[in-house]
Amino acid sequence: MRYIKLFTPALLTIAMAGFQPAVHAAGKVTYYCSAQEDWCQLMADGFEAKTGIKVNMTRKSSGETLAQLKAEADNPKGDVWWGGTGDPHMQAAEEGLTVAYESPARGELHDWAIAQAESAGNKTIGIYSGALGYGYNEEVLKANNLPEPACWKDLLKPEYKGHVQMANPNSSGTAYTTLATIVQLFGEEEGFEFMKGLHKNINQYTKSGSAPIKAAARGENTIGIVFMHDAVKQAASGFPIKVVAPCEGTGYEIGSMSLIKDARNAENAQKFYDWALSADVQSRSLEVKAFQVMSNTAAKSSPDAPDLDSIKLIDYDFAKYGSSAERKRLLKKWDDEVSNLPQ
Ligand code: S7P
Repeated sequence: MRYIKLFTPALLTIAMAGFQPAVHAAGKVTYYCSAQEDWCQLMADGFEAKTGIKVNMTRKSSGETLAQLKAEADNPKGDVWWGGTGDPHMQAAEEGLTVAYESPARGELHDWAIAQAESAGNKTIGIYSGALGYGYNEEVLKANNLPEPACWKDLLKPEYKGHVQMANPNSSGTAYTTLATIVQLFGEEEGFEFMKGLHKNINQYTKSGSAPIKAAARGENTIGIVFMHDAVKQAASGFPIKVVAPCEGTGYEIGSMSLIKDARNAENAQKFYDWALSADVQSRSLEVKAFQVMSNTAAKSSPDAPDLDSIKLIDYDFAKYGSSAERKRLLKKWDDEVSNLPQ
């Protein structure tokens, strides 16, 4: 009796504290993810299982995450931002929203991943790369008696009216890469004429970059302008999607990762960062059919992945198109001159 009496609720709480699971002892990390939801979740679960550190994950498109970082700048809630196109990570670096860090895993990475870091004062780093293009649903195309497109300029043909979908470049890194690619490929004047012509054929500007090809896979859209690996993912999942590397050449992304300034869990964020650069972790991308080229030279790749060496790639100027002024200027011009035009 005497023993039982001694264990008042307060004492019981103190006694129980010693038996908390490791996850509490290891703390937590708040992780913003801009890749595909299934890959984001795999990373969250994998890190939590490996370290016992509790992961709070939020998935948002690249442009949306940048907007969130800006909105939270005076009171940051996130610790690490993983995935999404490199341009908004570069802009975050320039605007002082992220901090410099050199991981011990840096020596295991491809040169392009390190070059991305160097051009941002080490405030970001490349985690994967992939080429832009488009995909179409072969069955929907046939059912509508449409020819097979092969080039960017094919997408301007009047017969594709209402059959093309892309994301809004303000929210989506994929769509901003599209805008910047077209401007670099055709020059600014002709590039904007292209975007205006394309606008006539667009059935919807989605928030997320990969949504247009997911809609095509479901038969709810015909052609989706996306990263080629996102189209391959749908084809590899059994949908009738054909993947196109546009004949004129195309741009590409260096998907990136950054540590958020004044993070509440900075030490755990660094642990996540180092872990995410390892070959084993990057090889797990194949489990969710993420077919980008990984930045760790020893990471596994799939034979299904687009072969970047056989695609005509432009010399994408990441420093220029990831700069705050240029990104804001192009997005404003697209808002003013393209998105408001009648269709
Ligand atoms: O993980 C696939 C992928 O296409 O998603 C990222 C993309 O930026 C996220 O979507 P948003 O276009 O909506 O921002 C790419 O980095 C990545 O390759």
